Amino acid sequence: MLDAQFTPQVPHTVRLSDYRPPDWLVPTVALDFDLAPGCTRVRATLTVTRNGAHDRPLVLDGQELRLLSLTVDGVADATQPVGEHLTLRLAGDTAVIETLVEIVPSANTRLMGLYASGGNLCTQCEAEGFRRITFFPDRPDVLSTYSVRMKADARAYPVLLANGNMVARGDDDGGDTHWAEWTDPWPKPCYLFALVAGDLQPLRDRFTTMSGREVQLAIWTAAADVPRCAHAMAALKTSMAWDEVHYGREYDLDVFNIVAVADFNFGAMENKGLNVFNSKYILADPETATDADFDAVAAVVAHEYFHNWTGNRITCRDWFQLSLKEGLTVFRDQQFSGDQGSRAVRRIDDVRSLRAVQFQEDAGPTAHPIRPDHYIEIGNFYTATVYNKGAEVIRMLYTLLGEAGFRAGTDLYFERHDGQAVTCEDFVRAMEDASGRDLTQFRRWYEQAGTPRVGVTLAHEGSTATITLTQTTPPTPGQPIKLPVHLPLRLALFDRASGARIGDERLVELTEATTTVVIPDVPTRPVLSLNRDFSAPVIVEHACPAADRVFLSAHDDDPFARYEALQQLALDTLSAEGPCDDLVAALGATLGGDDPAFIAEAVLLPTEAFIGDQAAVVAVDAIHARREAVRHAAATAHRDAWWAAYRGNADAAYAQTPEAKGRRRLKNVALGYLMATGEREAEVAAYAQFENANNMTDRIAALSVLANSDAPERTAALAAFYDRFKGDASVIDKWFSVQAMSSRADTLAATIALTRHPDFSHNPNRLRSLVGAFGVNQLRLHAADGAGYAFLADQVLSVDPVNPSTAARLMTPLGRWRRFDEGRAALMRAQLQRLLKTPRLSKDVFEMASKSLA
Ligand code: 0A1
Ligand code: ZN
Repeated sequence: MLDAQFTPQVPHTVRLSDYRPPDWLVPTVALDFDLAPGCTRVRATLTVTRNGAHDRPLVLDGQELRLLSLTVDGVADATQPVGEHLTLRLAGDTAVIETLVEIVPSANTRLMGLYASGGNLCTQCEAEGFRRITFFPDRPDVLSTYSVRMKADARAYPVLLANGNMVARGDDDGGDTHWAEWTDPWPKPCYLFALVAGDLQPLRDRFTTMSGREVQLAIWTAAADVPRCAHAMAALKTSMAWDEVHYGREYDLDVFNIVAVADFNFGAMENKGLNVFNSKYILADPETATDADFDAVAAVVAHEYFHNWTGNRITCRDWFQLSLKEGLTVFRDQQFSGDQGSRAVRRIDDVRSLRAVQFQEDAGPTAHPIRPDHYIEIGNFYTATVYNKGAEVIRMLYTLLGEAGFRAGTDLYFERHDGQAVTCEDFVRAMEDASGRDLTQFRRWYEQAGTPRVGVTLAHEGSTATITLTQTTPPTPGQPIKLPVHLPLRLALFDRASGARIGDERLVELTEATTTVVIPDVPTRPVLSLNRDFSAPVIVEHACPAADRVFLSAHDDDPFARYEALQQLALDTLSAEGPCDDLVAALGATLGGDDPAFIAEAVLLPTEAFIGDQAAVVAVDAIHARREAVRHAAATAHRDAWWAAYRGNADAAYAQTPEAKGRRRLKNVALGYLMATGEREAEVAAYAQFENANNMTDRIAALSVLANSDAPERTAALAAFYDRFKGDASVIDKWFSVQAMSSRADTLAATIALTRHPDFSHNPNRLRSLVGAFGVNQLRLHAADGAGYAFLADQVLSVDPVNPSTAARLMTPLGRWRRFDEGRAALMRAQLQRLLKTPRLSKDVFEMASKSLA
């Protein structure tokens, strides 16, 4: 499939099976930075010690560093780096290595290492960015204590921050330059190193820990943004208290600093005592942030804070263990978020995104286990599988062990491994030892990729119900044969006549390919509710009559299961032609409920992408047409109820409470349905809402339905929104997104035109807002002529030389060619081949493209 003539040199594959402990340890590191954007000098003093009896050299990683001088035990050394390594043969068992290197932060467009963002200097070292700052054994199992000195222009960079505590500061050159010294008492891997120099102002607060330690908190941003940090600060304090109550974990430094930067590849970074955030996950006020943005800020603040124990105090032995910290920390942030509002709505949200992103990944060419066993570029493995499926695996442990058993397991894990770099196996063993449960088979979740399918049949004879459950996992690349996994399924039976549950919910543990559950004393054929609260990350295949789904959507006492019944009914209805009366009626019944937040989630139809995921071949246009037709039917059938939901929740005063957010959500979901009636009145209401909104949730919801329509106000609304918010990057991101996500026929043309807009740039948030958003627009990306694919590949090629990690993420949709008809598949493959033939392609994009074609 690859054209041999153009096949680039294949980059090196790193394998878990090749893991060896480090040959040399680095107990202490002293760094001295002379900071300036055009040229920064870094002097690093490393004490190194031989790890065990061997005669191997000390190999230091270094990338894009200019080595100015090197001494070993104070003696000048002429050794030069070869490729990306500096190899030193040392005679004794200890040595002091001092290097002086020069780096250019202003030219660092990859945003890995030390780089410039919005006039400030900041670092990002996970996973392998520290080697772009100084020569070092850049691997997470080398733990060191750091002392950092930095010096910079006092006017341009009045604030100098690093990990830990500031121990000294002063002026030089009559006050033109200044310096600060920071030390971090906790040994850490170099990926947790951070420094920031900038013109920043703090929002300050304090937190007293459970043992009475007073912690100074600060969130640093540009002065104008300080008031927009209040929500993040509140979330930080809530998280600190929550981790004490729920996991017994206390903060361990006197200061906790957070810095918000505009240019950042991911969401945020848990550097010890100095978290660096994508400003999108810090800044929030009602005018510019939606309710979803507020929730995301709190979740990410919590996530990074929780890493202080799950990631920092106990870190990963190697990058294959990434889910050790990420799966566990996502699970913890999900629990935290569930405790802040409606637990059911949070669960629905988490499952929706798992299915949208992780299930697709598991079904595609880059499917990998939550603990991968090989990679070319580790940056490609910060995936929904490692994070979100990883969290589901932890959640299954929680379900299997129960709250107390799980807590005993985490207590033991913290006690046993504090200060160490460990493996997923160490975590599972702690769970096993604390609970006494045998998790041998459970470990397969760490090794096997792919989403298990659970087939279900229900038989009823006399007064016995028999449920037969079979599990299979489809083959994934490199893993043709799968073994049964240990999975917990919550299930319950309901009495059709009374609507009541029959007996208690059961927790059934599947370990074999087939499991039979026999339930006595069931006088009439019951209705089966399965995988309640989504207890296992599987696809349930249950050919269940529509009437049972309708029943469960009304009567199930597990809210997730109620939501799920309606979703499955919708999927069945949308995946076939024919009448949609059952679904329309069930939507109407759900709309009559009394919890706005729940109703709003439950009545949303599955996305076109999710409908496509259910079919062997995604029928792009037919899915769109069918979904629009059903939406129209549901909109017109319940027209009055939608208007009631819209008007009845429209005048709610603005508040950031779960109740107010639920009402806004329902109102805006109703607006979507009202637009689907095609009534002019709906367009008028949308435009009025757009103009009069006192918050971003309402304004962007209205803009988004207008952007998706032919309403005469559409152009004016888009223009007014831009004028109102120009200069506010995170809001302008939304403006790009609503246009790229529109189902209108001119969306590709509009998206291409937007790449020429003066505000379009290679900033990762901006790229995601336009190109990333277009990439998930199933209807328009998959235009039959292939123009959407060509656009995506053009963008990947334009971004790759600048920021390969972001480029590699943008191309994911092209890898799904096997799911489409032959014509589209050929066009997608052609773009992947075009990428692969490009000279000087990054290893990030190479890995994604080559795996996608394999
Ligand atoms: N550990 C961070 C994720 C992260 C990874 C890489 C980054 O830069 C390339 C940045 C952040 C987290 O889980 O939040
Ligand atoms: Zn994380």
